[in-house]
Amino acid sequence: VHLEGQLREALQHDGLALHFQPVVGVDGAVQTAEALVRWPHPDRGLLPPDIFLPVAEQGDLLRELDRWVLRTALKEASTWPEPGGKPVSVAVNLAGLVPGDPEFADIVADAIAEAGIPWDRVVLELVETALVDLPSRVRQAMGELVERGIRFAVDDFGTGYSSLARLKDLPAQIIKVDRRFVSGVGSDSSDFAVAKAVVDMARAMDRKCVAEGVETATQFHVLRGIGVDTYQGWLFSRPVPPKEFRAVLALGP
Ligand code: G
Ligand code: G
Ligand code: MN
Ligand code: NA
Repeated sequence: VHLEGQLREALQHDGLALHFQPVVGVDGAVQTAEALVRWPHPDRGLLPPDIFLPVAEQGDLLRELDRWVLRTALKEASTWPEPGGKPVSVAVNLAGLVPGDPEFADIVADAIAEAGIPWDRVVLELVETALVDLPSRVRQAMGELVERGIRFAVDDFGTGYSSLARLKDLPAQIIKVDRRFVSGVGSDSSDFAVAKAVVDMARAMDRKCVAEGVETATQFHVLRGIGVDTYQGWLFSRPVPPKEFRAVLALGP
């Protein structure tokens, strides 16, 4: 209850922080950065989301937290340098603010307008369960956002219950292959098979594929061989504070 009150307070006073982790192409150029929330707690140091997202959920603060992250991440991204003249997109995780929310499209549009960022530089990451069995009204609202340039990404793909065949029903342009499969891709034949099946399927259905949690050169090489489009993980960069991320971009490609 104490932590919950403090979190409520932090949300009201910009007391949270965002780190950014690059997502790079085969050539190593940064294409996107994922915003990852942290809480610089006065007594407990920099708290990771695993500690306070459950608190936010319990306190019914997750939607408010997502709104804060969305607005803050888009504003930050609107100031990023463009390495080699190529603008970098920003990816935001949504858990409490979901497409079924009656205000979803308005909240997203307002955050974009407030930041003054082009629509095609915004990626919204949702887990599979938030993207299945959506009423047609919701799918249509998502379609309108996509028409304006937004991309949706399925986060942690492969950890949900749904089969590969259901990929075609998911309203998402990007598939993020969960790091559970990435970690064993060079050593475990079933992880390799899953990763390859997901990437093949994604390509057949005209989706882009991101590999998450790439930690070793071996994983990178194997994934590149399979045809993964973009890569995210400690091999390239940890999530870093905004200033540091900006400095990386300023160095150029
Ligand atoms: O950031 P980490 O590096 O520790 O993230 C742990 C988990 O917290 C991941 O599942 C990630 O999707 C989630 N997460 C990180 N940042 C955000 C955020 O801004 N909003 C939401 N809803 N989840 C986040
Ligand atoms: O669930 P989601 O994919 O949004 O969260 C990303 C999580 O993965 C964050 O906790 C982030 O810090 C973590 N992460 C990013 N890169 C790596 C990596 O290379 N290895 C591991 N183990 N975790 C990573
Ligand atoms: Mn994510
Ligand atoms: Na993920």
